[in-house]
Amino acid sequence: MSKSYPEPRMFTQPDRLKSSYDAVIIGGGGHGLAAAYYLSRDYGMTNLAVLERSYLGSGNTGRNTTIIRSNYLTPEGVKFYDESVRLWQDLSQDFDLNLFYSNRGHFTLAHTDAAVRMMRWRAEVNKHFGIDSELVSPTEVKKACPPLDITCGGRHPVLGALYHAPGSIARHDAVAWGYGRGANQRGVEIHQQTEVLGITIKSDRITGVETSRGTISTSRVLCAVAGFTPRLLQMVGLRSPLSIHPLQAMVSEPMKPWLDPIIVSGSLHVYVSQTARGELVMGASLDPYELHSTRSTLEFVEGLAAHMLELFPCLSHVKVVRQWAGMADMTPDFAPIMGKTPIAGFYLDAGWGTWGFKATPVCGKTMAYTIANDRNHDLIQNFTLDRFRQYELIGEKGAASVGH
Ligand code: FAD
Ligand code: PYC
Repeated sequence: MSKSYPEPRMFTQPDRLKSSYDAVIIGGGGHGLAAAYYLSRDYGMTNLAVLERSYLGSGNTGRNTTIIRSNYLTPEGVKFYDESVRLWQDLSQDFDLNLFYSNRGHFTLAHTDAAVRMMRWRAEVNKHFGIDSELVSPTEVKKACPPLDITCGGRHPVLGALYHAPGSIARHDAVAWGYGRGANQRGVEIHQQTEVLGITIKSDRITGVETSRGTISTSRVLCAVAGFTPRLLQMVGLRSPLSIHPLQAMVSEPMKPWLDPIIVSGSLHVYVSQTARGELVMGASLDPYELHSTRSTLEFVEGLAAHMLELFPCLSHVKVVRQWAGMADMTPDFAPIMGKTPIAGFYLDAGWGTWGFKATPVCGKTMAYTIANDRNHDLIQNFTLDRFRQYELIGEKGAASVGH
């Protein structure tokens, strides 16, 4: 008698690829999987394959510092990220999977008069669009986070901060699993260890993809590969202004809960939050040179630890236990590249640099709409690749938490 085993906890692993799918999604990160989820759930498109060269969430989705917020600078950005924050609220319920979504409040510290002006500007734009952000005094910062030394050792005193009440964190890899499982339950195939090596095009239309496990014919391809985007664009003969920089992060040993809000300091190149497990998750600025690599460096740990101690001298005996890096696909204007491209059936979700985790739900929703209708969703109209040709950039640099 053959043994029966329980259903897989997350998703099934098909033995082989089919010869044809209605659409192929390249990249098993949060964005690709979210698009598969909404395509299957909202548009009944289930003859889909998600192709992932490694394991699900192995890219930036599983490497980020999980900060979720909508306190952006441009009207396009604020509306887009606000919709994402709204979608995050129901995800654990939708997936029946605990994403550890935790609303903490988010402080962006200002250490100079110029930074205070920028925080006031962002607060006003945010309020205009109904987003809960305000400029607060150093006393308010100290009240919300007593261990923080607001004099920063006397060298860069905090002069004020942008406080954004909706700021949150979540368990990043569970987001990939939740979207993947939801899509798979509706019939979407997920193929890990399957690398796309080529994309075939006839008369400027997508006809198929070549993979490390065989060839597939399809008329629609979504490219959601973050730091690998330039390689995929080369396969279809498109150019973009993306440059790839490593972004590193590290975590401390676990501690009892003591840090409630998320603290960001652009001037000190620090962002930090405490996870449900008690670890501090910390990051700094981008590595200052282009590099297609996820190596990590001692220089990063030393620099970040020094700045962390300026903010939190009480941490001098706390150990760092892990560090890693991701490959950030940076655009010149710090806004994403989304939507249709000059190649019919080739859709792009890229340019997520250091800011795309929070956008995972809204990217999935808007890309699913765009693919199903072959028409850009209203929320992404201004994010297309074409904006660089038209010189219609969306200056979002002032709202990036990460120094560059
Ligand atoms: P990924 O998760 O990178 O997925 C792309 C996938 O494509 C990968 O799994 C890769 O293996 C696969 N792939 C590539 N090439 C191929 C191929 N040829 N064939 C098949 N598969 C392929 N954003 C925030 O909003 N908040 C933060 O706090 C934040 N912190 C960050 C901290 C760090 C250290 C880093 C690196 C990034 C951070 N980000 C943050 C940015 C965020 O992580 C990314 O923008 C987001 O995760 C991108 O998701 P994705 O699904 O597009 O890409
Ligand atoms: O976009 O909020 C953000 C962020 C924080 C750290 C990296 N990205």
